[in-house]
Amino acid sequence: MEQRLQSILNKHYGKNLDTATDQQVYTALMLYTKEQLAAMPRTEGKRKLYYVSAEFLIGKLLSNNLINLGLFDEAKELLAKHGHELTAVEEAENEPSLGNGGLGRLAACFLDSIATLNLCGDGAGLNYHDGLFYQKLENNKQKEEKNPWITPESWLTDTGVRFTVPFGGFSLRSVMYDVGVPGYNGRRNSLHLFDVETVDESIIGDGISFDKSDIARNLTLFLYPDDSDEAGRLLRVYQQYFLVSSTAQLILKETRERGGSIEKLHESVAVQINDTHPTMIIPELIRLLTAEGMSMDDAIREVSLTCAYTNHTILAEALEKWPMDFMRKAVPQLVPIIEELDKRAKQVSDDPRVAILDDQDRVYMAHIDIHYGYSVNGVAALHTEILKESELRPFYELYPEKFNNKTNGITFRRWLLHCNQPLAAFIESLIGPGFKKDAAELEKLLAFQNDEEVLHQLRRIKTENKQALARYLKATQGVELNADSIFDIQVKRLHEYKRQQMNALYAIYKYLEIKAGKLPARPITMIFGAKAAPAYTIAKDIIHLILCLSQLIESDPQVSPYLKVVMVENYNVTKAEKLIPACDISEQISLASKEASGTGNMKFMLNGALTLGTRDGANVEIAQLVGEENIYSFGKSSEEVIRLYDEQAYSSAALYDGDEEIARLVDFIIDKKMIRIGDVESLCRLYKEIVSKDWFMTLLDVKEYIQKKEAMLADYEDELTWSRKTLVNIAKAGFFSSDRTIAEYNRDIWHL
Ligand code: BZD
Repeated sequence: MEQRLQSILNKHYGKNLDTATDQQVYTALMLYTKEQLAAMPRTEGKRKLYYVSAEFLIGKLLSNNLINLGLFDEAKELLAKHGHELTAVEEAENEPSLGNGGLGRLAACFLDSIATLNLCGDGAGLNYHDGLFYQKLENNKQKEEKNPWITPESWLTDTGVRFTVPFGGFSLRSVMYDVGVPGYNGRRNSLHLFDVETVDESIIGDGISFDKSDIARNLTLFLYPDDSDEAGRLLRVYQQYFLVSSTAQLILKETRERGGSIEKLHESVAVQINDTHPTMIIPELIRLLTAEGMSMDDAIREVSLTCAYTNHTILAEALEKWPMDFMRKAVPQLVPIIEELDKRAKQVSDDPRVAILDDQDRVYMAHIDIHYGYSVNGVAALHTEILKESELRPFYELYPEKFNNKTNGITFRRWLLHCNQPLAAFIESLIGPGFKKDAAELEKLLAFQNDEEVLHQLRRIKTENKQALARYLKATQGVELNADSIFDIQVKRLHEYKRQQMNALYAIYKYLEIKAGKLPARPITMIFGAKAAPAYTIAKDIIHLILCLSQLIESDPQVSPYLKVVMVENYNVTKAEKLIPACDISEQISLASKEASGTGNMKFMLNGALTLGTRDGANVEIAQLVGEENIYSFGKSSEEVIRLYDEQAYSSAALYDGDEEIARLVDFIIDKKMIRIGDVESLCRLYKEIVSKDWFMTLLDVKEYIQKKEAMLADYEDELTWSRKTLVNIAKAGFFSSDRTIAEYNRDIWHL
């Protein structure tokens, strides 16, 4: 390694390891790692998986690739010998923001596990040049800026592979870049990222604005650009088709090269469709197969045996329905195929709820997946049950054999071995290194439940991680944190169903308590990290509320020694890696039935935080694993919530009018102290929303939530009991390894 790094540095910069900057050392180490990765053997298999996704939130790659290659310690020592710290060198890497949140990060964890389990499977996605926007916090508001990440030397390799993607009236050349995906096992796969040859970053104006109609130049500029207008939505259709047409062409090309038969495509290929964004791969594959001479019947049968679909949400607004007019304009060649698929579906059932085309000429993308895929899976046990029993019930009645659950998971390489090295080393000292390959071995930790020295050490490690986070936030955002306070963290995309607003109401509660002289036993640090979709007004109002509260509390000397509210700017994977190991209380407070799974909840428990959560998504499975005494559950059940929706029986106004305590908290949003700091329009809008609509039932659970959090804060003071609970959480986290999830996908769906 040393020799090769010296030679790269010399060639590129005329420098050596002692004289090079951290940035130069980063580039050299990245290039070296890329070479090592390319030299790994590829996975092999008769059937090959294509995991097709509009998002791969891969995060920085250097350390994780070094870990998977078994080179991390060597690199760290070598750099240290020459006066460089690996953590400082890593700072030079840009994080590609190729995803919004859980769905994109899940795809990245899956790639890691697929390679680690030696399964033959590649990812296929888009190479967004500016990714998701960069979030700036200014004047207590979110401002969106572009977020470029590609540098002249990067993890991307131009494969030389090109396809032509036909659109209505024009066609585009697609360029295939590859990012190597090393398993923790000696073999590798690839992530294919397609790009347009003609993309032009110079068309970006102020912030993230650009000409949405200039498809050839804008197609891969941004991930899900603001789709509040028609041009934005149409652009999404162009993006989606570009992804799936490139992928479908790659699949046929590789199948032939591997000696497989196109007529028996499903014997050589499995396609996993990650939510509905890549759904058009179904009609596109049918189009390509019929163009090869296959009959429509045969093509539909083969494609249906090849494609499987994962659902990630029951929220109606997230279920894609595209106007057929968009299809006619962007992808006219798919229109007759979609009509044929619709006709055949109507022969299977005349129930309008399962139709592909509705009476307003809209295409229900999920319905294509369910009729013409061989597997439909939800992402946590509760979510899958809700799909079967309510959201997709008519489909379940038609095709019960297609439905299955695959509870999400996370890769422990990134979310423990990399992000929490002190904890990983301590675990290894207790139970040996076996857990690194087999996460179930973490259960061996249970033997230490009553070992006081171990329990004290767990808290010491947590405190050190809190100190490290404090240093990081001081350096990057100028924020001072007290590492002796309790760290309560909610980080995830901003959405009303995730109920950051309920957490903000807790901050108001605590502020008022402290003002009234009721001081907490220990200071509390409430940390938020969340991006709001640019066109999601109420979500931005919630960010504004949090930032105003932060300012109000900070500037009040009576309160600030006991309470702090921090919003981390531009929350992303890199920041998650620093926040999660430092967390005491993991906030997982979505309205029951609405969070399909959650994956942050798993990362936090693995890193020794305790969950404060509703009985939603995978929280339910966490509770089953750790036992009710090791989790803080609260709130109305999913059955109760679904009943309230069905009967339209929820009224936030009634709760507000009937409960002085609730009214006091909500009223504070528009208290004159707040109005002095914030934007009246924004605060009033949010206030009105909560009082008169509250679509995600904040006021239903807020009181029980406050009580539970108070109980938790009290429990924290009993160090041994708290630490024992964290130990049980870590020990039971093995189930949430994405290696387990992927083994199940392979066993039940892919059969690679
Ligand atoms: O997928 C998330 C769910 O909300 C989580 O509960 C779940 O754990 C993860 C992984 O299964 N869904 C998303 O992240 N969805 C999106 O980001 C998204 C993006 C574009 C359009 C619609 C949804």
